[in-house]
Amino acid sequence: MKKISNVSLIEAVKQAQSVLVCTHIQPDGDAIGSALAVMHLLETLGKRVQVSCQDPVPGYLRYLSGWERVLPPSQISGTFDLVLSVDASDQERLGLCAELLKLGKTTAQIDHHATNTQFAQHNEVDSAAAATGMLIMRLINDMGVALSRDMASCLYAAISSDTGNFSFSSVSAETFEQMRVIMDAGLPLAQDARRLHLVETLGHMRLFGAALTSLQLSEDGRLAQMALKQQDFSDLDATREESDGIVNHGLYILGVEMAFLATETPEGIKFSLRSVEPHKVSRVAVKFGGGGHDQAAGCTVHAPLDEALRQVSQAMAEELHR
Ligand SMILES: [Mn+2]
Repeated sequence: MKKISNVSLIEAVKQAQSVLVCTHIQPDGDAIGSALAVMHLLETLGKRVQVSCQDPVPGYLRYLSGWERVLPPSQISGTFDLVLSVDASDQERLGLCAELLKLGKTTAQIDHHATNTQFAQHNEVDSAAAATGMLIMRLINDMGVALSRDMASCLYAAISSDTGNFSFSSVSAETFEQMRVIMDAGLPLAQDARRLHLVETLGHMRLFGAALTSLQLSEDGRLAQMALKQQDFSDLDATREESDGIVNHGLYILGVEMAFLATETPEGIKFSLRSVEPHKVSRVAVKFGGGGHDQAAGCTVHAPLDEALRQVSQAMAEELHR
């Protein structure tokens, strides 16, 4: 297993008696799994820990030990020896938690996004790591702490989420070295995998149906697009959160190389973009003021649905033919 490259971060963690851990808006498995794994680590070391995220823990992660300890920023006060951000590439991504950085005598962050802005005093950023959870695993290892079953479940959620259940090109031999340690710590794999990757809410399944009904292929079947209208959410009694993951199904169609899902919201049309290599949807997202990873990115377009679909579809086609 690799080591944490910034030793000053380990020192900062060791010295802190009180730590506030925060993570990014609209948190995913890597965000919550990493934040909770680090919470369990710090509590094992006898530190006082609080965890904060602007947005609530999504339902599919509410099996992780300590998920109810994730509080909105409004419920955090006082000062902390250390404020530690995980899985956020920049302060903006922290949303309202960005303000909480001021509560720390020291700030640190652990992240794996190539676009990271090194916004803390102690930065541990490795864009080669498949998940922030892998960097947390290195930290636990470097600090000589035995992995608990709770930490194991949280880290599995983090790493498995960000690697598409160990199927992305970002997976390395180290990913499996870490998984061996996680299994040794007693990970209930079948149980956690079912919760994380198979079980969906009824609302999600209904939205999936609506999205598939809207499916259109273009560019000789290489580009797939789906759209969900605000009306779909009310008709199907489903929430925005329940549309997570639907976009990926566009790429599961034989011959499709790029896919997107447009979601009509009061704040504009939100686009989730996906591609297979060598196409980079990150380039498309950036054109519309968004961002993300090369093969999974997002952006918001402030235009009527039809116009937004036309603009993004054109930009996706341009990337496809680059
Ligand atoms: Mn991540």
